[in-house]
Amino acid sequence: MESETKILVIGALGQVGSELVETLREKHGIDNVVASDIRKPDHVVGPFEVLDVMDAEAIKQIVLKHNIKHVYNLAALLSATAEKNPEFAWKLNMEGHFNVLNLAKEGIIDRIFWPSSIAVFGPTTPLDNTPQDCIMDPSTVYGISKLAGERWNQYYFEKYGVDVRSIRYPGLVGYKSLPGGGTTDYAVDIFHQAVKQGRYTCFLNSDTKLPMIYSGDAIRATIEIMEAPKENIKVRSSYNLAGMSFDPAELASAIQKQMPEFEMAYEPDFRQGIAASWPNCIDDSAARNDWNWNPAYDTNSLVEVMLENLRQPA
Ligand code: AKB
Repeated sequence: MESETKILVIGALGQVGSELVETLREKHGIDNVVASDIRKPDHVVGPFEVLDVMDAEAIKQIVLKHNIKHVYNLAALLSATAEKNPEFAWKLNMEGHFNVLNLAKEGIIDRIFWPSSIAVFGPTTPLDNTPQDCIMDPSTVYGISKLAGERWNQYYFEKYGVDVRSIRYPGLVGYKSLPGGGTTDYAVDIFHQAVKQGRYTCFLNSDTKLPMIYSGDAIRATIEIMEAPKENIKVRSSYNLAGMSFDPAELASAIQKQMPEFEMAYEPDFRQGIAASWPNCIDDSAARNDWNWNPAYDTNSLVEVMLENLRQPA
């Protein structure tokens, strides 16, 4: 019988990582998915390694120890946090990426997932129905690191045949984990505050429309692109991915349909400038055509699943 491919998730305690590890383990078995992060969780379930993604030798040792073949490298500083520490953000986001790409170049691992983001776009990008290929002039250190990473993906694929696969994540909204320092975080915080206090003060303007996705859809996309036949992956930099698009006022009124007493106020901060440079909505037809991407959640079903789960925690 063929043995299961061993998987390593780097950055396993973050917003995407925690849900991804859970889903991969349901699919492939606990022992086939090694979780790793820079810190140890209070409660460890399944194989776990403390790992600094900037330590190339440590990654290699863990990969060899567990006979890992697929790596999901999610360790990064997100847009808002990265602006507070640009040099460190650049170092972490780029060095970590190279360390994993080089393991594939050496033939030690054979597939990589690396997340890019809508942050690769910028003020002169067409902001409506943003095409897969268009002007990209990111204005944040996070966006610059993601765009550079995308070019390295293409380079490593063309020069060394590295099988790296990537998605440009929109803002992720889910109830299973908390966001970690992004510009789209308001779309998660709003639900926690709605349930706790019945009101929320948003750090973006009411009409700042951004592409968003339900976290369950994002995790499914991540696993689907990794499991697609190699020849279907025609974009090696990173794929546009869409779920839904809304602005804070639209999200507030979708919440008010279920919680009429919910109140929203606006106090925009530095994150407004970042959000204003990002697309309103994204054209993800390449992902739909190449590996059959299809989101399941829209704004109304997102609001339903978020309120249902946050009102009655498991
Ligand atoms: C952020 O807001 O920085 C992230 C992203 C869109 O990549 N959620």
